[in-house]
Amino acid sequence: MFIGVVGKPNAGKSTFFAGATLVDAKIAPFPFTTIEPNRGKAYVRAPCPCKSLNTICKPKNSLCENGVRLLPIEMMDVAGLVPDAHAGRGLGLKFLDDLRAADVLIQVVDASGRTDLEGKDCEGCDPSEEIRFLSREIEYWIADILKRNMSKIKGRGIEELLTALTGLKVTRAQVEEVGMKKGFPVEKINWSDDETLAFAKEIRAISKPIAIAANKVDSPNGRKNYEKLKSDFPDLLVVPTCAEAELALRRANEKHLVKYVPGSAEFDILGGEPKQREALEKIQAILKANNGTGVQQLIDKVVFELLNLIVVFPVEDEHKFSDHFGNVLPDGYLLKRGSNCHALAEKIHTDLAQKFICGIDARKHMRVGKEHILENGDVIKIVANR
Ligand SMILES: Nc1nc2c(ncn2[C@@H]2O[C@H](COP(=O)(O)OP(=O)(O)OP(=O)(O)O)[C@@H](O)[C@H]2O)c(=O)[nH]1
Ligand SMILES: [Mg+2]
Repeated sequence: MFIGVVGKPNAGKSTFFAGATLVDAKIAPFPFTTIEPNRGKAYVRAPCPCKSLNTICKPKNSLCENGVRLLPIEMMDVAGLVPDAHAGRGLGLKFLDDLRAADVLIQVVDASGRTDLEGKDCEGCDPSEEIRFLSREIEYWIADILKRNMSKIKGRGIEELLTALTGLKVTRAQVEEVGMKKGFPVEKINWSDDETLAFAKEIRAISKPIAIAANKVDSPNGRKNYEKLKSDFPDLLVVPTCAEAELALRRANEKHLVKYVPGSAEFDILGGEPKQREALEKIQAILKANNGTGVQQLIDKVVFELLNLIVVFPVEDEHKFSDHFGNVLPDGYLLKRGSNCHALAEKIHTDLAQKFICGIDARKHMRVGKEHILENGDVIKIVANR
């Protein structure tokens, strides 16, 4: 899983990223603070089966905190995008190539309305404009990749198209879907620039979905602008966030000034100078008004609602729920909802998939077949030929 953090300059992308990953990214109140991408590890939360199975887990590929499994997710924060970046404005589009492998994008929008589309100070700007221009620039970026490869695609078909889109996590099924639904001939391709852009638009929508962080919701017009974003874009996942509060709390938690669990709507103040306590009390009020900072909530919604993934826990011993070293519930795997037991085997190891015999649902102590559809939170043993 890989989430790309995008948006116009000065919207709070690096603050959001640093709040989610605790990587020390440069943050400043002016545009183009970030030039080189920042990379880090965020987490998505899911209930750990250790509670319902009444056991003590020993996670390997993830963490467990009080029965909440934290699964790592790669996150990247990039430079700001401006309107007409495809025509060379701002830093252009080239830097987006770092996001080729992203499964999904989080667009950080400045819901304070106090910075314009270039990240410069303004009053009463409409954050909906940010959403309108950004997806278009992403489409230009994909169209540019196709155009750079047009000599290899022209006159040819789906294979060459997929090769040109290598690394963009575009699947054959997605290309076929666009081809079929939208009537793009994906053989003997001879697209004009407009047709290439139209194809990029469709493939962007299914291969790089965008969720919105309505950030700086703590500012005077934050809430109002968030409501407007939601009503202007009813089909998008929009979550109000205060990235600044998330970052402050995650750092304060590290210093044991507070006890804060990302995603919660409250925290305990454990210490600090009077000034620090005062600042923390202000943050407490923001969390109360917004039901949390929204950062972790958005990541969870992106994974489980937008991408529609589930978590499955493979084990080798279905009685002890452990691997062969005795680690209980060692790993959690993210799979598309609707995946079957064989898809889990494939995800673990191609060898396991090839020699697949059956699965065992460790909760129900029940044998299941190749085609058995997995449920969120399943604990499964894969039985394979040696
Ligand atoms: N009030 C408020 N300010 C925020 C919030 N998040 C970020 N900021 C401020 O917004 C300014 C820009 O933050 P950055 O994280 O550097 O923004 P960016 O989008 O990465 O900017 P570039 O890298 O220049 O494109 C900084 O002054 C942050 O402190 C928030 O939730 N609330
Ligand atoms: Mg930045």
